[in-house]
Parts: sequence; C-alpha cells; structure tokens
Amino acid sequence: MRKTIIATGAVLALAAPLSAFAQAKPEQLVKQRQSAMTLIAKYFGPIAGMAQGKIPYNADTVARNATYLENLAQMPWDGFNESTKDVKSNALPAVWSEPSKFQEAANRLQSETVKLAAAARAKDEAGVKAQFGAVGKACGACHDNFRQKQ
Ligand code: ASC
Repeated sequence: MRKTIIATGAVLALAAPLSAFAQAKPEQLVKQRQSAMTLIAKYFGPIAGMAQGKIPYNADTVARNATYLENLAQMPWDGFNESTKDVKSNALPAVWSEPSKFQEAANRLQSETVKLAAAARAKDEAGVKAQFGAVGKACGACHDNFRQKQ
C-alpha cells in the first residue's frame, strides 16, 4: 500500500510538467513563440545598428541585449508543437515535414547567440562586430526555409 502511494507520487511528480505543457492551447503556443521572436528582433536590432556603425556603439547595451538574446533564442522552439500545425501563422509545413533540418536551424541560432553574448560580455567590440552577422544569418536562413515569405 505504502509502496503504491510512493510510486504513484513519483509518477505524478514526473508527469506534472508534461501535462501542464500538453494543456497549453495551440493558439497560445503560437502567440508565445511569436512573442519570443518579436523580442529577439527587438534586442537584435540595436546590436545590428551598432555593429554596422549606424548608431553609436555602447558596450553595456550590447552586453545586456546579447545576454537577453542567448536566452530568448531557446524559447520559440517548444511552441512549434504538432498541435499548432493547423493554426494560422507564417510557419511553413516544412517545420513539421523536415524536423531535423528545423532543429538544426534552431540550434544554429542558439549557438551563434551564445558566441555573440560571450564576446559582448567580454566587451570585445571587434568580436561582436565579427559575430553579429552570423546571428543575422541564422535568423535569415531559418526564415528562408521555414517562414512564409513576407
Ligand atoms: C532582424 C529581424 C529578422 C532578422 C533577419 C536577418 O532584425 O527582425 O527577421 O534580423 O532579417 O536576416
């Protein structure tokens, strides 16, 4: 009896995060993944402007924004749940028909933003200027293959 209770408790503890996740409505998941990408654009924009000399370089802003980016870059992907396939969005069917390619594109954004953030926090302006393009390319490559043309 006691064993059963303990075992049941352990199963529930493990299952709780998964079920909380499964209950998220598809429309909500789409809104959340779009929100993450909106914030990625918000914090990448000034870095791109500074790296290209369009606005004055501010190493503290770059370090803050790039740190946000490396965290934000992890957030959109669990929103591309199968349950969202038929929700209206700019996501192309290739997201679900080519999952390993999509995963690769998602991983690329994450690894490039980690590198950008490391250079930014080290106040390595030349490193940031060398790396920002790789981040932009990671955004663009995924959009080319997996987002409806804008
Ligand atoms: C941005 C933004 C994108 C990417 C992309 C880079 O700032 O909103 O979607 O950069 O244009 O290729």
